[in-house]
Amino acid sequence: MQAGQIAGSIGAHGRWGGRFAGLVLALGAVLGAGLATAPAVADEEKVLNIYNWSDYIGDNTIRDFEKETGIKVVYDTFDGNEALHAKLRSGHTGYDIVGPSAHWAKRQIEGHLLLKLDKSKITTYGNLDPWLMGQLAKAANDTGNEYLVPWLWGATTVGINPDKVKAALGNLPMPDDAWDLIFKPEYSSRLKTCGLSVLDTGDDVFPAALRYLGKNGFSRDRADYQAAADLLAKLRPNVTMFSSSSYINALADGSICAALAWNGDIGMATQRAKQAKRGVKVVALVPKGGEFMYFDTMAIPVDAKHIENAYKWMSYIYRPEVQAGIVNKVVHANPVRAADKLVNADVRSVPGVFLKGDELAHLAPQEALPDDILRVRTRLFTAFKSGQ
Ligand code: N2P
Repeated sequence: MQAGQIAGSIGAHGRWGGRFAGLVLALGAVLGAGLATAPAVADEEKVLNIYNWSDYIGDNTIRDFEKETGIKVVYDTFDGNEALHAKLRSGHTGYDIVGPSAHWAKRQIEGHLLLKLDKSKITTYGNLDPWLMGQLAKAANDTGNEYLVPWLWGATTVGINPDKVKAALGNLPMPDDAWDLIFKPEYSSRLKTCGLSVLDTGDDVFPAALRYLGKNGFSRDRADYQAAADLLAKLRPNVTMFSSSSYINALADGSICAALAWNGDIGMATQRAKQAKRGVKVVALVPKGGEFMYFDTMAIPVDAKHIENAYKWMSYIYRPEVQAGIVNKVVHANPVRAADKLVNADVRSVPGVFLKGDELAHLAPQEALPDDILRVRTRLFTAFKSGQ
């Protein structure tokens, strides 16, 4: 809040009426004018605190930014929207940039937890893919893209080690729809023998189960959640690990053979396995039954202390060469089309990640849920995990 706004809000309050409010408003105007002309930017401490998803940045992204700007980046990570949301809700996160998925950011915008962006300060804003900006606006109800800019995006799917899966299935043929591997016990019970991981969040697992049952993945009907929980109860004995991050290496080193997971993370496992040269293969499948897309973003918390540095980071991130550095490492779909030709050919050809044409038609966006339904889903997900 700026000085003028503070004075405005105090002045609007009944008991601050009359001459005193006038004085405060005048003071606000003076301070406001001061803020507008003072070189506040130059005075900002050379620090930037970022809270982003794990396994989501290039090898040199931070180091190069620090070298160029002299700004020290403190980079913390999470692997679920729930953790970030709880922090934002309790306030004083200490972060200048956070990375909510768009459908969670919708609730954070509604809760006044995020700052309206001054896009004129993001010098590379023009590099952003208009299709993706439209998807972000829809998923977060952020008309005009006022609060969010994109990080990376992808879809929730099934990743497999084809050799191990074939061996585990034996005489059972690969199913037509990859989701059968997860939701049909005759498949999941065999995959258990070579290791089956499931994302550690109801935000991805329930929509997949609901959609498999032919229901809206983001249904508002409690009965639908019970039906999905019944389906998941049959999967539970065959899950060997719940993970939203360590499954990447587990796929890459062959210690699991299948995962309900994020396609870009699976793509990263594909690359890590290739680089390790131990003959492990990993593939992100594109299920016929469709996938839910996630759109991860950058946003500035309302109480951020280093806002100018945040804009510098955003401006830097959307340079094509910086984007390519990120994508080459984390194998995710990205928001800057001019970076495509800079991404290594072997990364661009990782299967199941950089979806196009027909494949896009089977994708649906994740959605925000009202609190009561979210509570039902969270309770049922906890019960699923504990096997009750
Ligand atoms: C992070 C993968 C994407 C997170 N490693 C899903 N929002």
